[in-house]
Amino acid sequence: AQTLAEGMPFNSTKECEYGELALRPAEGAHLPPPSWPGTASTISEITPSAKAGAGQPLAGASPASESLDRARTDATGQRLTTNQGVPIADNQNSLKAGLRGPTAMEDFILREKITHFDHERIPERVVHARGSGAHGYFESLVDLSEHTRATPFAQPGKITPVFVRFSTVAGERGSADTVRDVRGFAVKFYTDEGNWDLVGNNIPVFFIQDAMKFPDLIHAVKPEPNNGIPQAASAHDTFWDFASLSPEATHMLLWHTSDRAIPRSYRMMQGFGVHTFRLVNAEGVSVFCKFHWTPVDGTHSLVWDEATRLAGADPDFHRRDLWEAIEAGEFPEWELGLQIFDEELADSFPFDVLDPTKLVPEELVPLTPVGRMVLNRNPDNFFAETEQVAFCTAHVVPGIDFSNDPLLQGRIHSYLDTQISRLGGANFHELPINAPLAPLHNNQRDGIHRQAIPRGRVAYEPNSLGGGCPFQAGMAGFTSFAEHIAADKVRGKPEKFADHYSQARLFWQSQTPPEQQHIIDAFRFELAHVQTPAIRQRVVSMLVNVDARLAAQVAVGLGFEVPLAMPAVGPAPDVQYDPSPGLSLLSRLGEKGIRTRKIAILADADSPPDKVNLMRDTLREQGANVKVIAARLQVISADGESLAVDIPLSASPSVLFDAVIVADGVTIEQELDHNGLALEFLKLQYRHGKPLLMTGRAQDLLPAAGIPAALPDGSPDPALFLVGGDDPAADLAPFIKALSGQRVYARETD
Ligand code: HDD
Repeated sequence: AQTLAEGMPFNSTKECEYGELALRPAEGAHLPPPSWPGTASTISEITPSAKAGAGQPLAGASPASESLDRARTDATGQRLTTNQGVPIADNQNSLKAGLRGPTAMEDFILREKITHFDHERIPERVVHARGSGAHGYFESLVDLSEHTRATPFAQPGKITPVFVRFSTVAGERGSADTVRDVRGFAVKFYTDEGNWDLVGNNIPVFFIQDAMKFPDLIHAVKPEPNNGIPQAASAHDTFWDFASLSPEATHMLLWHTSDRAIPRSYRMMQGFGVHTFRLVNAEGVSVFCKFHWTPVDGTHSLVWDEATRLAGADPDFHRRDLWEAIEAGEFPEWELGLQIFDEELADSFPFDVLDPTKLVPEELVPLTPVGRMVLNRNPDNFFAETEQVAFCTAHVVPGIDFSNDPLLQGRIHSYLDTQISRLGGANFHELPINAPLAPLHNNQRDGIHRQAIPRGRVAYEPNSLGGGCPFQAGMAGFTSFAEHIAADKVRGKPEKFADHYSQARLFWQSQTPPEQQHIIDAFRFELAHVQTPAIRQRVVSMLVNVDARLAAQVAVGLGFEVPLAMPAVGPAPDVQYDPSPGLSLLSRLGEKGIRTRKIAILADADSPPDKVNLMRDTLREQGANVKVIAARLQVISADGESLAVDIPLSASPSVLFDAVIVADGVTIEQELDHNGLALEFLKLQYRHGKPLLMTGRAQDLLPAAGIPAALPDGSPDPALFLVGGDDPAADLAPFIKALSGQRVYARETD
């Protein structure tokens, strides 16, 4: 038994760190105390780390995540080792020649640890660097074998495991979630016949028509190369320079400036495969198809002022939201709908279905619901799963095939290629998150970090020495659709690709007035950050071709006359579409009411604990995420009941909440009112169109916060509720209804 020398710092788990004791650590000194649950108390009881599935119960397990058990490790109850499995006695001190001497070169434990650390970063994705993922499953609702032999659609009720990653495009790995950007929506289906990756976005069209221009687009939107500014933003000269010289981008630019580019949550946005794909059935017959994911939570967006504030208040806003919803068992869900059409119908459209800047209006081809996707498990390890997952548009399975969309064709090359440098070699398919559940056998061999140990002397085909195995699957394998092609080899585009404005106009005309105003505001914001006047003018000259009012409003905001329309690049059909209401975000409320919505209850020392508790509990019963907020952390007590404040006002800005209730007792005279943050909180809730429920004396706060009782046009505000506070259940009903709906955009005035 050793004792600490007088006056030494004491830490019972680190007592060997100091002085003479460091030379001879006591037996077991670095083991956790025996009282820890599941912990061995002597060295002889310790077993080597189990590789599979030791430890935590699987919350919301899905078949795919179970298969990852083979790779999951759990250190509970295990001793610390090197990468070679050698037990480590002392993880605090390097090996030195004497307590004050130099470190020994032979300290392989130190060197291994530091070397691994030095190499623990991998390159971030060249685009879509910032993202969040989750496991789940796809359930087919139909038997779609008439159109495709893809196994996920083989029969109603068929379950296919998935891993999904949502992302922003332009920002770096540590950038904020709520910036104005397209969101990636990539789904990996682990099907019976190999992995199928549907690598889509939350916007159904794209900026460019040919993969040839993708590096230019991305170089233009990324931070400018001389000064590395701005991060995760399109509001700068190089982006709009490129965009204004690419009229094909016009349609996408309207989506990009719309509220689609600032979603409220990953759970509340649509997903699209963007391109036209092919479905191929067992007889080799093919139809065209577009993939649409529609969220059961409805489509909801932030407002721009809120999005920019959120980037500071919680840069992980979307990541946290997805994580928390899944942890709470509020599993995000989407319906998969297909637009299926044949070549003859496609030829009759006024646009080309191979053009990724065009969508197929649902009025032309309605959606057929074919299945649902549920995300029910968070990853165990962000790096191993979300960072190392590799999506590739080239990953298709029998029954799914490509169209000749020139953007898609280029993507087929890019994804496999980029993973090789990002994940360090050609064997990234062996990483657990990327490995198919379907059996994998071929003659591809070796390469950096090979995991599999293929047996036998045969690594070629045909062979007789291996009994001809692995053998070709013939018609049971993937067969490309036998499309007849007789054409000249050319660099160019079909004529219909030259219509850059008709669908931009369709989108514009399908928006509600507040959505149109947001597009105008976003163009003004973006172009106000452009320093070169000619670029601003060029963008507006594109908009003239879309809609006169849009162009005029943007020009007024930027202080110049509406320029002449940008000349057309060539003869192109100018199509008049009927508005398509489904293109408005406000058309999809969702079915989940206030579930997962975040509600703040502002309270004060005078607030009645019984009533506040009742309101909080009622809202929580309906699935809302409620936080009681006051000027400081405290327990409010009265009449034998108490109410614990969850978080102080200074740590919970307004933008983190979808709605606010101000409890009775929060009065003009009270502390909360003297706290400018409280008034700011209310003001922002109001400006961002959110429901406010002011109970009892709290109503007096409204004038102090500058909140008018009626809307600017004099009509009653549909989400501002002034109530007595004596009957919480009755008070809450209209508030809950308002929160289940869309925001009050009529409050937005200059
Ligand atoms: Fe891409 C990543 C979606 C055009 C090249 N893309 C990437 C991701 C998504 C998309 C969601 C992130 C996947 C993940 O979470 O890991 N990309 C799209 C969509 C496009 C599109 C919907 C147009 C319809 N992309 C596109 C083109 C090219 C690329 C035209 C190149 C020719 N995309 C890539 C890439 C990335 C990528 C360089 C970067 C990281 C990665 O692949 O894994 O290969």
